[in-house]
Amino acid sequence: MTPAQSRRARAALDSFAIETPSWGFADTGTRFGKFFQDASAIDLGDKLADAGHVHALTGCCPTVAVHVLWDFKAGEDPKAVAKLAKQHGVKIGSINPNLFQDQCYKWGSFGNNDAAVRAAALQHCVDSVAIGQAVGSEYVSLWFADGTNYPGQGSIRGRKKTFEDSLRALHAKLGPKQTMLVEYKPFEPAFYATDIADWGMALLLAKKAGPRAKVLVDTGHHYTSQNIEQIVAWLLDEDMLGGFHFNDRRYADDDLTLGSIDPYQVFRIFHEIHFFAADRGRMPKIAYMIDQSHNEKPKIEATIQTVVMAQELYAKAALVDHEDLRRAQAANNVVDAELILKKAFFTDVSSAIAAWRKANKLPADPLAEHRRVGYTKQAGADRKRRRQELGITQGGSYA
Ligand SMILES: [Mn+2]
Repeated sequence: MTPAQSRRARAALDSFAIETPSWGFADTGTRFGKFFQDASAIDLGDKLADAGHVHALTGCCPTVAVHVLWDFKAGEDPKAVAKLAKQHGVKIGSINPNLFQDQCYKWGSFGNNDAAVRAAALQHCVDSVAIGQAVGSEYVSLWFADGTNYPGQGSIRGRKKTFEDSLRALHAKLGPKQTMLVEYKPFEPAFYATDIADWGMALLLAKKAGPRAKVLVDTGHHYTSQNIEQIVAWLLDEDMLGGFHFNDRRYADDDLTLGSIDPYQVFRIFHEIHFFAADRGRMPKIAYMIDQSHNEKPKIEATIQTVVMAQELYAKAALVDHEDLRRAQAANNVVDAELILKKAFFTDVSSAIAAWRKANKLPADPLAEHRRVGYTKQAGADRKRRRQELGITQGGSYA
């Protein structure tokens, strides 16, 4: 690695922040059940402590995404939560309404054919917007479990219309500093027609909702072999890419740690972002967030793994020689164009990352440092006892 490449990698890391999810520190399950870990977070205080610990080790995770129903108690002052986050050295990041857990959502939320349920869903989102404003959060992040399971079950166009109306009504409630992120997913829990099934649908709905609605790309929410970096490039070109949910997948929405299956795909996504920035002379504003379910890996270790992997691949992608790539593309030099990407991907960026960590007074190896300080042992002893006191012995639902 040349000194110039090292500078480029370090500069990329300077502006690369990753949001951790509160639910990534708690016991979450598969569709079939939930297995407890001694050290997993029980309440929001634990989650924020864990998130603060990850940020202290990595230096790039200053915000925490929260799930309104799982993290906020009814009647609780959101400012108290913001204060608690501050005590742990982090801030509240994206606000995630929950539109899939309550019984009223059996037939959907914004896609429900009952106007009263749609109104309840909208009110919950409006409340989430207010929480976001109270805690100084920039993003309201929307994922809908809405859909139908059998042909003929619902009016596809009717549901599209109620989604358009509800999202537009919600957009009108956003504060001047808030952005609304619309996530898509091809299937699960609905298996015939998910209402926002792909990026095109999310894009259309976001455009109709208003100028501060953007698309959120969850890397696991695509069909096998779908070209995610192409979607990213198109959304960038339309100024409609709002953010990411990082995870990896082998089959469906597996919520594995980032790059555990296909690091080259993550690199290619980051390359499209750096290439766009080089062409336009500005780095787009993108919310990089993690959305994973850590069933077998210890929660904090899994989170650190994803953060470190994202940093490494982001730094590698920053090394692509854009001048050479443009030349190769202009000359239809397919082999060289591909090799330019591969060369950056296979460059060892560890020395640049080590230098960046040293300059920011961070541990050289966040995972090793996490293990060394014995955080999990302490948290495990404390939380195991509290879990017993609370009588939490059986895990049923997802969260
Ligand atoms: Mn997601």
